[in-house]
Amino acid sequence: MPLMIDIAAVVEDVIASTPVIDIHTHLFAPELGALGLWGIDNLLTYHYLEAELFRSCSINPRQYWELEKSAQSDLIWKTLFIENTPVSEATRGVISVLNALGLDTHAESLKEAREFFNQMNLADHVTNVLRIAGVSSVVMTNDPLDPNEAAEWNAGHEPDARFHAALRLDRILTDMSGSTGAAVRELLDTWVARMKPFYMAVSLLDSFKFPSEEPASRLLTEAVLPACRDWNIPLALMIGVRRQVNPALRLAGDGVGRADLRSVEVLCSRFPENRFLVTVLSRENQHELCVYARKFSNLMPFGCWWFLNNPSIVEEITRERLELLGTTFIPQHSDARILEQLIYKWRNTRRTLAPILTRSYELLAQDGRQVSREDIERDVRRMLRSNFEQFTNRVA
Ligand code: HDL
Ligand code: ZN
Repeated sequence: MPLMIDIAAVVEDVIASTPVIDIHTHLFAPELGALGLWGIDNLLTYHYLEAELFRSCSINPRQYWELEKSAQSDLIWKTLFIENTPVSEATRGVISVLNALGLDTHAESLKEAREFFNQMNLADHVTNVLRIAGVSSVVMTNDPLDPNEAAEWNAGHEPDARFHAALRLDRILTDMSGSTGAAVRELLDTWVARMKPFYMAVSLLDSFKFPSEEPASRLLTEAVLPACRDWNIPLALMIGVRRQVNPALRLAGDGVGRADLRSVEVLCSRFPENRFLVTVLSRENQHELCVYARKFSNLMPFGCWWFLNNPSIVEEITRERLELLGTTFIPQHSDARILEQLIYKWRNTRRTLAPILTRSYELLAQDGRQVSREDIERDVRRMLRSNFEQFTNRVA
């Protein structure tokens, strides 16, 4: 019979002290040159904040896009952080980062923050940010058809061991829609050998159907799924995007739609040798995803993606996953685009996850089973680390 413990205190301590593997980001290893984004001007011109700017400022998108980046970030700081209170998830995140780095969160201008980042040594900064964020390694999003990225890889640059690759398929499935399966397979094999990705990934519309007459359905069947099987890596499906609902907002212009997840059912059942990491963008699809995960052990739900990465929704999704799946899922990824976002996105995840896990253990104690610290450490390690390592068959 384990000793009675202060469950809330132990859960909080274990979650705070367990380094996470961040399984989906848009970060780049410093060795991949200028692809990586960091610093205050990039933090403030994050597309989540650009969408919020246009709700509080008379500037129209066309005028905004004509501004220099520093003028854009000055305008966003003034509008969202001085003239208004930064209470949204994305604005509070910037405050959280500034505070963690010891910078003035009430600053009237970005002068101090720019001086801080300008004197920065990037290698030291990466190590410091990962330490503050409690992140041991991140998975990048790597697009071999992006000429700037391909040039970095073809120059022989090797990413830092804390930055793992994921081979992103979006542009391949669109730009090579007329290609044979063999041609796409040859490209995939070339880049898997070069990048050594932990998985392949593709974001899909809310209207995604599999199987279908669409070229993407054919290329998944003829090239992607066999390649993932042969290379023994999962395929990540990120489903539910409504592309460019408002094109004037550019990257901020995408929306969300409920998908028909029977496509996931068909993929998991028809390709039992493949493993599928799946995240869905619609809150309404989350419960179905949990039920499918109960039917297919080659399906690993992950993250509260994009428009779902808000505490109120993360709480609902995580509670239903624990109730339906136990600890057999991956609670979160950051989707960070700018390095320092790791700090606030993982602070938020830990702050949201701790009370939810505590409640699960309290209910278990009420129903007759007291957990130990070792139980909690095992469970947290599984959700934040080993579910991913075992599913990808890689050490991260
Ligand atoms: O397709 C994706 O990986 C999405 O995460 C998009 O990049 C999206 O714009 C995003 O940044 N979400 O957080
Ligand atoms: Zn992403």
